[in-house]
Formats: sequence, C-alpha cells, structure tokens
Amino acid sequence: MAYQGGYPQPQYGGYGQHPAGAPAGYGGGYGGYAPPPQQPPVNPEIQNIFRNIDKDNTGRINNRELQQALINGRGDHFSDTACNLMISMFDRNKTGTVDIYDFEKLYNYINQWLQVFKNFDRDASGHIEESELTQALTQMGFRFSPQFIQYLIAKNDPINRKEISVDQFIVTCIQIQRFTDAFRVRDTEQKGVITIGFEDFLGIALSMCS
Ligand SMILES: [Ca+2]
Ligand SMILES: [Ca+2]
Repeated sequence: MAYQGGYPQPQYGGYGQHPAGAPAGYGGGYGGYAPPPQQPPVNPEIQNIFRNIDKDNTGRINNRELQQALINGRGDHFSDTACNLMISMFDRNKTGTVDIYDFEKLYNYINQWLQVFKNFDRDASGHIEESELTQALTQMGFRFSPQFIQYLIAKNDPINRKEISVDQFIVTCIQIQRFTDAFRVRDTEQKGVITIGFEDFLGIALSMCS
C-alpha cells in the first residue's frame, strides 16, 4: 500500500499525536466506568448547556440530542457521523452517550474544533473551500497533492459546492489523524510507504468504521 506525498515528516513535530492546530482528543478518559471520587464539579455554565441539550432528562446525551444542538454554516444539523464520532471519543462506558463529566470534555473539544475551523475559514464564509483546506492540512503537518485535497472535498460534497462544512471538516481531520497514526506505526523507516497484510489492513479499516 503506497501512500505517496501526503504523509507528514517527523521534522514537523508532534505529527500523529496532535498536529499543530488540531485539538487533542480523547480527554484522558479510559480510566474506568465511574467518575473518580474526587471528580471536580462541572462548571455551572456547562451544566446549563448540558441540561438544555439533554431533552429527555436521562442525565446522558445521545447522538440525536447532540445533533439537535449543533448547527453548521449551512444551517443543517451536524451529521450522524460527526456526532457518533465525537461521542465515541468521550463515552467512557461505551453506551453511545455521554454523562455530564464526559460532556464537559466533549464540549471543550468541540469548541476547540470550532475555533480551529474559524481560524482556517479565512473569508468567514462558514465553509472551508479548497485553498482553506490546503492551508489547514499544511499547518497540521500534512503535505497533500491538490488532487487529494480535491478528492477530500468531492467526497464530502456530492452536489459540487466545492466546500465542506464544519462537521465534515472535523470528521475529515479526525479520520486523517487516525489513519496517519495507524500508518505511521507501520512505516518504521519513515519513507511514506508501507507493506501491509490483508487482515491488518481490514482491521484498520473496520476500526475506523466503528
Ligand atoms: Ca438524554
Ligand atoms: Ca471559507
């Protein structure tokens, strides 16, 4: 599996960890199933936001509730994919929902992405166009060909608006980061080319779909 060109080089630093300009994810969770006994209280402002989003008062926010709360620059709700992906990153007990402690981290993470998006949306159009995406990915340490950038946009943009929305931008960046991580550990000589076994390949691909 050859993957020429796009693969960031070590001199950019931090690549595959948290490329410059992209939020660090995962919030350090994974510790256990319940908040630690000394869990600090959640900021009251975030408690209010949580209560507003948790429409059915279950004390947990699911994909649908998060979708209802997040609107992109086209006035559409964030996609199923985007909300599932972000919830899965902070959902410590793997229920597909987040409690208030998970939500505090998720909320900060989303806000960091919104800030990143705003910084890269140079013309303040509310979308990321080709030149803006090129610049964003370059600053994150990637070197992609114009053709690959066009492919990324076309993949997200079936009606050919030549732009991607904020939720598509977040999903695209997270997926690229994850695949880059998987690639990098196999590219031991850092040549930008790996040989990969079929099951290993399927394992990576399927893990990205879950
Ligand atoms: Ca709920
Ligand atoms: Ca723009």
